[in-house]
Amino acid sequence: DKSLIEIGVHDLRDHATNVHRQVDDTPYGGGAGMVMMPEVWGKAIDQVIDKNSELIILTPAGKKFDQRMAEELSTKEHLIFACGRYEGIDDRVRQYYQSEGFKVREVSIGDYVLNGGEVAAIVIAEAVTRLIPGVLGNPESIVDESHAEDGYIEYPAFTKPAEWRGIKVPEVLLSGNHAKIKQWRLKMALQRTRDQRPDLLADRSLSKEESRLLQELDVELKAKQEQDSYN
Ligand code: JBE
Repeated sequence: DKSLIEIGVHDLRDHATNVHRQVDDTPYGGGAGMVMMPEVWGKAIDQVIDKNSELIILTPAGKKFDQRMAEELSTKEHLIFACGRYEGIDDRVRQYYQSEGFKVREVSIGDYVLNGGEVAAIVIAEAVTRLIPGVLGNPESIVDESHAEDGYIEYPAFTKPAEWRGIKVPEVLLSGNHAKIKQWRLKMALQRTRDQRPDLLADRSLSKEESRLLQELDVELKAKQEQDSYN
C-alpha cells in the first residue's frame, strides 16, 4: 500500500526450453536426485536482473540466515531469490553471475531439509522487509526484540489480566519499580538464553551484573534440585 517494497513471483517453467517444460536433469557423475538446469535458470534470471540486483540462492548448503544478514539485506535495492529444489541448481549459475560482477550468496534458513527454497525465500523476505523503515508500525519494538543487539533471547511477556486460570503475573512487573523490572527481565533473558540457547552465551563476555544474575540462577537451580530430591 505504501510502495515501500515490491515483490514479483516468477514461474521457472515459463523459461523451460523443451516440450516437457523440463527444469531439471540427472546429475553428471551419477547419484540420486535431479539437478536444476542452467539454461532455464539463466533465462529466468536474465529477465529480472539489473545492475542493482543481488542474487540469493536458497540451499541447505548455504550460509545460515540470521538477524545480522537480515539487517544487511534490508539495505539492498533489489534481491533475486532463486529457489532451488533440495538437490540444487547447476553450480555454473552461481559461477556465471558472480563472474559477471553480481553479488551472489548461497543462503540456508536452517539445518533441515525442505523440498525447495520457496518457503525459505518467504521467511527471508518477511525478516528483511519488516526492517525497512516505514514497514513496521512501531520502530521501538525492533530494538527490544530477541536477537537484537544485546544477543540474548527475550524475557517472557505478560499482559492483562493479572491472574489467568490461577496463574499470576510475576509480582515485580506490577511493582512500578522500573530498575527492579529491568533487572528481572535481564535475569529472565539470561535464564532463557542459558537453557534454550547456550550457544549464544558460549563466546561472549558477561558484565558484572550479568555474571551475578547467572550465579543467582545457579544457586536457585541447586536449591530447586535439592528440593526435588526430597520430594
Ligand atoms: O534453507 N534452505 O534454504 C533450504 C532450501 C532448500 C531445501 N532445504 C532448505 N533448508
